[in-house]
Amino acid sequence: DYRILHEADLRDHLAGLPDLTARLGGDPAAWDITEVGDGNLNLVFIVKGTSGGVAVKQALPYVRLVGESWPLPLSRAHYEYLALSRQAELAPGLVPALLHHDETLALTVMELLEPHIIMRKGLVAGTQYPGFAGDITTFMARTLFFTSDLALSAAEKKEGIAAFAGNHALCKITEDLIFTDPYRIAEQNRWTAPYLDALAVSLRDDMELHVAVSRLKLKFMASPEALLHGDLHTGSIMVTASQTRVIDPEFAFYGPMGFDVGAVIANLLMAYFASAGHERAPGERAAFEAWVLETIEQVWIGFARKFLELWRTAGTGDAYPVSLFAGPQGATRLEAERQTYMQRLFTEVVGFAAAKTIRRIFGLAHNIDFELIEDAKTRAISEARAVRLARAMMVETGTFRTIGDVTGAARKLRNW
Ligand code: SR1
Ligand code: MG
Repeated sequence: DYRILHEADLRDHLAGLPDLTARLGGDPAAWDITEVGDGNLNLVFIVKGTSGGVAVKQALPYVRLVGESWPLPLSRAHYEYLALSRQAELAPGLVPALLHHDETLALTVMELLEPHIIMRKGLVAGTQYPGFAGDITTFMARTLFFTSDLALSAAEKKEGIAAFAGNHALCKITEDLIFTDPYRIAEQNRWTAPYLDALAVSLRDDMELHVAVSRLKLKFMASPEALLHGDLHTGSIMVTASQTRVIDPEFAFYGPMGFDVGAVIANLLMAYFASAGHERAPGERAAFEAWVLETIEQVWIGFARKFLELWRTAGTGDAYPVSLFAGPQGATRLEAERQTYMQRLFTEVVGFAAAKTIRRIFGLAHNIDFELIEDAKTRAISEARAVRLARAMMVETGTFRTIGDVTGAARKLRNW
C-alpha cells in the first residue's frame, strides 16, 4: 500500500492521527504543507497548523538525486526510525522528538526544529556555533559507547547488529561512493573541471592511496563496533546559536566508530578550506577559520575525554571483563590499554575523515561548502588544498599522532 505522498494525501493521513491533529491545531484543510527536501534521497515536508508544526520525512523508492533508475529500499525509513529511537534514549535532547512512524508508507513525523538551520548552511555563511563541539561529542561518545562491547553483553550487542543488518543497501552506497568510485572511472563522478582534471587522474593512478582506502573500506565493512549514525556530516546536523540536533540516521548500522567521528572532522575541515572562497565581512574570515580549527580539536579531544570517562564509569560490557583487571595493578594496566585503544581509534578517524573529504570533491554527491563557490578556479583551489591534506591523512596516517597535527597541517595548507 506504499504510495508517494503528495500534499493532499499527506493532509488526509495526518488528519487521521488524533495526536498530531491536536498538535497542529485548527482545520486540517487550512494546514500549510510544503515539500522542502533538498537532500539526496527523500521527501521532506513541513506542516504548519494554527498551534504548531511538524516535519514529515518519506522515503522514496529510489535515490532522489539520480531518479528512478537507481532504486533504493524503503526499509531505510525503518532503520532510521530505529536509530532515532535508540539515539533519543542514549543522547536525550540531541535528536528531534519522534511523533509518528508508518512502516508501510516509509514515513516518519518528527518535531519541527525551528528556528534551527542545517549546520552546513550556517558554516557557508561563516557562522560560529560555540556549543557545537560540546553537543556533538556528547552525542557521539554516548551513542557509540553504549552500543559497543565495552557497555553491552555479547548477546545484547549481537542483537543490535542483527537489528540493523538489513540496512545493507545504504551501506553499499557508502562502500561505492566513498571508498571506491572516486578512485576509478565511474560514470557519476564529477569534479571542478578543468582545474582538477589532473588531480582526478592522479587519484586513479595512486596505488598507495588505493591500498589505504581499501583498508578503510574493509574496516567499514567488517568492524561492527557500535551503532553508527552512518552519515554524520554537517548536512545531517541542525543548529541554532545554542542548540544542536542530529537528524537523518538512515545510514545507521553497526560499524567502526571512527567513521562517525571522522565524518564530523572531515566536514569541518571542508568548511575551513571552503571559507577562503566565500564572502566574509572584514576580520570575520580569520575569526571563523580559527574557530573551525579550534572546534576540530575540541571534537576529538572532547569525544575522547567523554568516551574514556564512560568506559571508566560504565564499562561493564563483556569486552575487557572487570574480573580480569582487579586490584591496583589491573586498574593501571587497563587504563594504559584504554589509551592504546583511543590512539588506534584516532588513527582510524584520520583515515575516515580523509575518505569523507575526497568523496565530496570527486564523487557523485558534493557539498555546498565548495559548490557555492561560484568561481570555478577559486573553488578548485580550496578543493585542491583539502585533497592534498586528505591524501596525506590517508596514506601517511601514522604521521598524524594528535588532532593538533591535523589542524596544524590544515593551517599550513590554507594558502597553498
Ligand atoms: C546517493 S546518496 C549520496 C549521499 O547522500 C547521503 O547524504 C550520503 O552521504 C550518500 O553517500
Ligand atoms: Mg541525509
